[in-house]
Amino acid sequence: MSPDAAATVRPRLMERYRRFLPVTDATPSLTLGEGSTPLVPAPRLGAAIGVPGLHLKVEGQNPTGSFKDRGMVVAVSKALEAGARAIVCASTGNTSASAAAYGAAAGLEVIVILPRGQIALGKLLQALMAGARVVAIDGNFDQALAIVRALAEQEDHPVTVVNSVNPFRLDGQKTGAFEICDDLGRAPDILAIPVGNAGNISAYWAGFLDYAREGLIAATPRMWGFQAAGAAPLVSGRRVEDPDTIATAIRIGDPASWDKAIDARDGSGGRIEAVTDDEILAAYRDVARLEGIFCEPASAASIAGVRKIAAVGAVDPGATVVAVLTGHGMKDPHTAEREVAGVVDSEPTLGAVAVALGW
Ligand code: AN7
Repeated sequence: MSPDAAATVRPRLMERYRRFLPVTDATPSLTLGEGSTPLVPAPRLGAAIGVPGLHLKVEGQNPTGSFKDRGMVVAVSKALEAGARAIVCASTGNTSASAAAYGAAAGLEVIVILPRGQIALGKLLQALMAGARVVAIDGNFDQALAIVRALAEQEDHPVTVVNSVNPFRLDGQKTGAFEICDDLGRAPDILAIPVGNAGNISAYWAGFLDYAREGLIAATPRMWGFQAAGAAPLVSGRRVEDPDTIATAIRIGDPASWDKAIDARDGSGGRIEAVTDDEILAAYRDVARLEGIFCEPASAASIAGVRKIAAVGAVDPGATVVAVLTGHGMKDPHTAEREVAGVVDSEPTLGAVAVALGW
């Protein structure tokens, strides 16, 4: 297939939504094939949780397996355009995997600051395989982000920060909202999304507002954000000094986009609530078993949240609900391993296999 034909099948994100993005003729056309991810109806999971109109936005199908690629392709392209040589980020894992990949493709030096021992194995290996220099601190994400901001002030080592405090990241992440509206032919009634540093909920809301302003949708969705109970500053209204959750991607106590997330909640008539690790893990198993979609634990917070609200009768059965599954399950093999029964061993005979199957 020619490159042009490939672009027709899977359009480049920065071309598809160019008029909503800070793309100029001087912006390099970088791509790893990000965006245009599937919006999948989820009738079996929907029936199980009492939400027949449930759909899943499968962001694990992005090139590095998470939604971060939407914003990273824009942030790295703009960094290249500005003449940057190096990029830096703090991360709970997915931002670093994405920065490392796009940085490699762009020929940039990539520096990553991580909370030690709190990064899912797949994400860490993605960053290292792509050649990023990874520094693990004996601290949490919030401390890593503070260090990154300070590193960017060091004049003898010019680096561009590609965390979501870089506005180009949120610009790119708006495209998830555009795609959902384009696929449904309207906005959903409810958009459910996990919340960590709060960039994505802010970006989706900005995207829906862009589409409403242009008359492309008649109404905007209610934004439902979900944090892990051990890392829920937007629910309590107070910074969490020592955030903790099995969903390491959203183990964040002081979200950078705090105010924007509150605006998304209040401007949309939405809510931001907490779900426990047990609720997250139940949703993580159920979305795999009932719909065949293996997402990472943080992503399942969106399903856990919708289930919890539906259980108290607060979801209209006629509502179209889109839950964003932000990252791929294969990134975090250790959590998956703890959730499954494992294989059944057998001698290599029909009889032994039949016994193993209980036939
Ligand atoms: C799978 O990679 O913050 O609320 O440093 O990886 O926009 O932060 C990841 C966050 C949800 C939360 N789901 O999004 C990072 C990082 C997954 C994630 C979130 C993250 P934001």
